[in-house]
Amino acid sequence: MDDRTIGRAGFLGILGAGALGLFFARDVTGVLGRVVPNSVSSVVPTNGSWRIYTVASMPNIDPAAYKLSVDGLVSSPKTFTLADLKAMPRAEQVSDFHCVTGWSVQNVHWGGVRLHEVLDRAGALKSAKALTFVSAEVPYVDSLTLDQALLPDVMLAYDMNGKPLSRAHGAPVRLVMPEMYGYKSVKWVNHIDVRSTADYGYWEQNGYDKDAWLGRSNGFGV
Ligand SMILES: Nc1nc2c(c(=O)[nH]1)N[C@H]1C(S)=C(S)[C@@H](COP(=O)(O)O)O[C@H]1N2
Ligand SMILES: [Mo]
Repeated sequence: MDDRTIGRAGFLGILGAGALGLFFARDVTGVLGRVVPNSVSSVVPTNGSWRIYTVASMPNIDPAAYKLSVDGLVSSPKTFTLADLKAMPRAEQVSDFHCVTGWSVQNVHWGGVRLHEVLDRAGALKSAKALTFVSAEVPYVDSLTLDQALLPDVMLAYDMNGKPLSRAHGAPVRLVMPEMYGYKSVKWVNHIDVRSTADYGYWEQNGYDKDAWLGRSNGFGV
C-alpha cells in the first residue's frame, strides 16, 4: 500500500469519483492524486524507468510555433498556441504511468490543462461524445469518450516532473490518461477532433486490447 497516497485523503477531502469508482484528492499544495492506489501499482514492486516509443519518427516541434487545433462537433473551432494553453488554469497531479507491455513509472508529476478548458472555449455540441487525439507523429492517433476525457486526472500535459515536457516524451504537449494503458497517452498532440464516437486508435488497430482500462488487459490484472 502507498501510505503517502492514502494520507492525501485527509487533507482536503475526496473529489468526485464519478460512475467509475475512482477517487481523487488534493494534497496540501493542491496537487491531485488518486486516493486509493490502483490494483496495478500495488503489484508492481519497483519504480521502473520510461521507454520512449514512436511509431514513425520523433517530431521536433518548435514550442513557439506549436498549435493545437480543436474542431469537429464544436460551435467555434479554435486553435491554441502553447502560450494560450499556459494562460488557462493550470492543473497538477501525481499519477502512475503503465505501459501494457509491462513497465510502469510511479509518481510522475504532471502540469498542464484539463480537457474542459479547451472544450469550453471551442463549445462542444450536444452530439459530441468522444475526442480523437491526433499526434504530429503521423499516423499515431487515439480516442477517449468525453466522460473518460473529463475524469479528474486526465490532462494535456506540458510539464513533467517540474520541467517542460521533453521532446522524447511528446513536447510540447501530450495527453495523460493514467487510468488507462500508456498507448492512450498520445504524445505530440496537435489536433483534437470532437466526434460522436470514439474510434480505435493506432495500437488498437494493430492488436492492442480495445479495452485500455488498467488491469483489464494483459499485464498486471488482479
Ligand atoms: N505519438 C505517439 N504517442 C505515443 C506512442 C507513440 O509511439 N507515438 N506510444 C504510446 C505508448 S504505447 C506508451 S506506453 C507511451 C510511452 O510514453 P513515453 O514514450 O513518454 O515513455 O506513449 C504513448 N503515446
Ligand atoms: Mo505502451
